[in-house]
Amino acid sequence: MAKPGLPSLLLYKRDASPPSCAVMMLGDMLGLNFEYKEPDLLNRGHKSEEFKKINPMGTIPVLQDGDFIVSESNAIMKYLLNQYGGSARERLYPSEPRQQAAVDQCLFFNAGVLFNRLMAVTLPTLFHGLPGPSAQQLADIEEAYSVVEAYLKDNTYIAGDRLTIADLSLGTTVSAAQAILEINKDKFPRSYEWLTKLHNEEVFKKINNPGAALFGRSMNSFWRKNKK
Ligand SMILES: N[C@@H](CCC(=O)N[C@@H](CS)C(=O)NCC(=O)O)C(=O)O
Repeated sequence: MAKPGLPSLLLYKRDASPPSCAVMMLGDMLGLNFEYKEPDLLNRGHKSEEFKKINPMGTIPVLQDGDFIVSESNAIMKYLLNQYGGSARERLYPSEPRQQAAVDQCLFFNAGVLFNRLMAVTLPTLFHGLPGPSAQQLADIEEAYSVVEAYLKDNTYIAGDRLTIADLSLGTTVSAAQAILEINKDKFPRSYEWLTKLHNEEVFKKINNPGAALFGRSMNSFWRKNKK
């Protein structure tokens, strides 16, 4: 439920986009009012001159708060917490240096490694006729899953004993990646348990799970088409 009195923020997003889902979930948890715009990714709307004035990288999500614009989901989430997080900020992005470093480690790992391995399959599927993931792409994703498993060694959530924005960031990517490579329960039991737990959180049920399902349907439909 959006809280009255909070500003209306404009979010460029798509429901099937994991980083968009991470930002939308945080917005929901903070009770923020988002207005949405949905660039037409399949028709390269995010690469238009107009959109690149908003985000030179031509990616979503992008947040506009009045005359302030910020892209990169992790930067957007930190901005929202700093600006509007109130008492939830400390819970979702702790200030204690080691706890915060553990969260940041996950955010950077997702932005720099795991999400890119998902995109290495997604973009060629959508735009270059890839008929399915290659053995190397699957091996790369599995290797990234082994890092997630290691992060969960001493924790029930990805960066500690409670849910933080690291779970929103990595959880949305790992959820979507299930359409490409399901987590092997025997090989990565902690990751399997973590993902199951996240999928049962109300905010994941509302935003992430339908988004990840949409991503999976879209990928499978492209693979079928690309095989012909
Ligand atoms: N690291 C960025 C990734 C953003 C990103 O690549 N988003 C995808 C959609 S899920 C996109 O816009 N891709 C378009 C493209 O790269 O052409 C973030 O976390 O916001």
